[in-house]
Amino acid sequence: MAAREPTKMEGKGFFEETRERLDARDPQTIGILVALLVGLVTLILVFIFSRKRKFGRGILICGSCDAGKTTLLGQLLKGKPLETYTSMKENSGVLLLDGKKPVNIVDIPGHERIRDQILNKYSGSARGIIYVVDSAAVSKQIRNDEKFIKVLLFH
Ligand SMILES: Nc1nc2c(ncn2[C@@H]2O[C@H](COP(=O)(O)OP(=O)(O)OP(=O)(O)O)[C@@H](O)[C@H]2O)c(=O)[nH]1
Ligand SMILES: [Mg+2]
Repeated sequence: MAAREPTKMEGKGFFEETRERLDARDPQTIGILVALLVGLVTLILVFIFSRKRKFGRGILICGSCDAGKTTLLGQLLKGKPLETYTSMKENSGVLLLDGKKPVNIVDIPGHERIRDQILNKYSGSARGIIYVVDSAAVSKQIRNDEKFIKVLLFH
């Protein structure tokens, strides 16, 4: 039996063959490549939009000095307000919730000089923020609250 004549494209590498088909403007090859490209772009977009930001399990208690943050933390963790002093470092504890995963609750000191660095330490693991305002000192603290809330929003 006579050996079959190799076709023009046989014996060439895949990429070389594809390039030659593209040079020859083969509609089938162009169609397959466009479909592959569309599929790839769709996969990338689905990956980007479905990627959820991973939140930690931290709740940060923030607010100005003497707003009542440590008092609130004591109330949440121990069920009673604790005797407090101006916090110079964070206080934290694990809050157990019915039927939910426990959350790590952190009281960030209100002192302007230390709060930002402590905030940096915990912001990455934060799921939510409780901002405490002392209703008896709103007018006194309003500027500080405004500044701190801006820091939190743009953090
Ligand atoms: N009566 C009353 N006193 C409160 C309340 N919350 C806080 N205090 C008092 O206010 C003072 C300051 O409270 P803290 O909880 O220490 O304030 P903080 O926000 O932790 O302040 P820093 O640690 O300085 O940022 C304490 O003497 C508390 O007993 C409240 O709801 N009612
Ligand atoms: Mg405190």
